[in-house]
Amino acid sequence: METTTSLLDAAAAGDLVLLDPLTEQSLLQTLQERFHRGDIYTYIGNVLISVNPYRPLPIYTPEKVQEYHNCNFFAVKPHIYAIADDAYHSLCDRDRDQCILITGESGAGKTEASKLVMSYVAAVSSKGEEVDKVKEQLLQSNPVLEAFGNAKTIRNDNSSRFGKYMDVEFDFKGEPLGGVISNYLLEKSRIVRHVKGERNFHIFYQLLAGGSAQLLQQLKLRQDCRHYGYLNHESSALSGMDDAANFHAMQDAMRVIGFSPAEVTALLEVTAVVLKLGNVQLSSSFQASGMESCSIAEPRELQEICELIGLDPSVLERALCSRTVKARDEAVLTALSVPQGYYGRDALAKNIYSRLFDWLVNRINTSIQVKPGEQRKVMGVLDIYGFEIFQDNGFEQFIINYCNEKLQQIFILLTLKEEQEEYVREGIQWTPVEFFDNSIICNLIENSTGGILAMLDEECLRPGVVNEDTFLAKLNQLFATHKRYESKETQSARHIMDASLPPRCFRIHHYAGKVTYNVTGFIEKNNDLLFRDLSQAMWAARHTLLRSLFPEGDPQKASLKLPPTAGYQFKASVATLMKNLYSKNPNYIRCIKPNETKAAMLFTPELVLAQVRYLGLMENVRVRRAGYAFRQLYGAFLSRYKMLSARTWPRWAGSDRDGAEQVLAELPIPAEELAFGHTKVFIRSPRTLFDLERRRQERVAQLATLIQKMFRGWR
Ligand code: AD9
Ligand code: MG
Repeated sequence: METTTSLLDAAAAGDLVLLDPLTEQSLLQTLQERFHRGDIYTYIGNVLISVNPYRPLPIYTPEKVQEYHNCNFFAVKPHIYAIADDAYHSLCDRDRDQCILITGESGAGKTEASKLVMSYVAAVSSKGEEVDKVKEQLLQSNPVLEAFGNAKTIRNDNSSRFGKYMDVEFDFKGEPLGGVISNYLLEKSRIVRHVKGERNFHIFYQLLAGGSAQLLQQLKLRQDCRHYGYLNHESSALSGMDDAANFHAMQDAMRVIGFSPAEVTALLEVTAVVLKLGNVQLSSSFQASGMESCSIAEPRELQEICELIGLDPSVLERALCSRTVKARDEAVLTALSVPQGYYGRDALAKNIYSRLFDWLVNRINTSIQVKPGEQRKVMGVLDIYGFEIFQDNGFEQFIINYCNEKLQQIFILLTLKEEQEEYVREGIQWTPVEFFDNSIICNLIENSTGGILAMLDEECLRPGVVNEDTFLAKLNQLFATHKRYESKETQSARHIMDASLPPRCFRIHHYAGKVTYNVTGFIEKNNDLLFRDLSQAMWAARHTLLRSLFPEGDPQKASLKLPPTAGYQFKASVATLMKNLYSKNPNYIRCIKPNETKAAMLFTPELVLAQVRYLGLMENVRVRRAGYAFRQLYGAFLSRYKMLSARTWPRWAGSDRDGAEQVLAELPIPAEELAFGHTKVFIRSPRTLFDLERRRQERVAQLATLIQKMFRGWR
């Protein structure tokens, strides 16, 4: 019975720190109970767990904003607004830069959560014409980036296909001044290929559905999606998503951000070019020498593309059908086969689009950036892809999971280690908690001399025939005895028979589980090469925006140096991100997807359990429970609670620490609930804190009545 009561307490209070006993089962049960009651938010101390309700809930109203504005974190129901409020106030009052890390798998609710945080901060920060304009611009960056960076996938109708980190900057009064957006690894392969039941990026469907006849004519587009090879024919329209309305919203958003009409037109022209490239058909022909070559099958699409971008069609045709190869000091034009031609065409479409996306982010940043020199405080919001374990995992999953491994590392470092270190710093006795340190996996991937990414780069740069088999062989040799690495070869060397691990694959034991990666495509995707002839053709176009996307196409600047690989760039941007996050006070939102069918009110325990495991929630609770849920500097504590003791109220002449001890000594609080550190008082359970708060409120009310009476007496 004891178990049930305590469990109910945790469920009622909404903090898993109160769970007794702590098991995966009790944790799961609490989340499930709360979910069915409509309580999608639950805490572990100050970490927020959010379970996607898949239905509109009446908890994001202006009244709710008011309820959470300046609330006492522990005295109100768990809510994303409480986290946002806490972060915002720590930023304003304690002058500590904040970051909000939102993680979870696809469809778990990360993007919605990031928008809720942003809109909350916009609602509670001060108003005024100039500030409102900044807020609008920041909020309106969402529809623009979602149009170009989101797509329907099997898991989520509005899936972000890029990672996003946004620093919102505030002045000393807490008014938003502007911000900076960073984007990570857009899934550009979607431009040319996507699985059945998914779509390409929203913008294409939006443009065709919402663009006026005049606009479409200007862009040389036909309204029917089915005309375009890069668009999925079966499920172009999506229930519950109005592409035309979203197109207009996106255009309005661009106006608010400050895009000029000419910029919008240029952006849409380049978008149209990507779509039309997918319709450029090649046919096979033979040269006089008997060599196979390719040619443009039907010139109309190519001509229209060239009219849009101001380029002589013969230049593009040549770049699509042949390639300049440098042999010694001589440049030789070699014909491409049809598959090579299509490869080049698709690479061009992917490159144009991903560079256009980068341009878009930069353009938004130009509008929202804060003038240099202004003193500012920063709140960063990270909305990035969660861990991915699919049937088939390739380079993209490898990169995404690497990023998650780094985020887990930061989570461990900051939440768990910090927690322990604080007790040591404060001189408080406690039992250290064992936790899993994932640096061994991060190292396996990122070590600059012998990590998997470095090996991949080495293989990509090696002259001669490069292929994934030699890459895999190298890994097998290097990591033959690594505890976290496996492949068919290392298994057989260890006499392990495992039918689940196919050839051409390696498996990593991530903190979140084992993932098997197929190396096919690793080298090509890491190299991410675009034939120089194509970038030179793009640079030759008169279209200012398009040509600006291909600076390396300038023959004057042509260098033999290869551009950095995709893996290298990603590692560098992850390192920058980590550095940025380390410098801030972290706030966590862990999003959970309750079912695979996007159904409201359906909670599939096995599915949630897997996420509970790879979000490391048990470990998180364990540390919180072994430690103290609440802590405060003696001074702050005393000024809040000194009215609870006749000795400390209204004035206390001794030290803050003695004062705090005095207040607590007079209350019926068990000794094990409290600890007195060098600078802070620690309270073990939120329940004790609730009690303290309740007493304070009662006392405040008493004092108010007393003062009223005194006033009346004077009159
Ligand atoms: V992905 O990794 O970008 O594919 P996210 O970002 O984690 O994914 P997203 O925020 O897009 O998921 O949420 C998916 C859908 O769940 C939304 O489109 C909503 O329909 C639904 N959702 C998410 N959060 C809430 C919520 N707090 N209230 C109601 C929600 N519905
Ligand atoms: Mg998202």
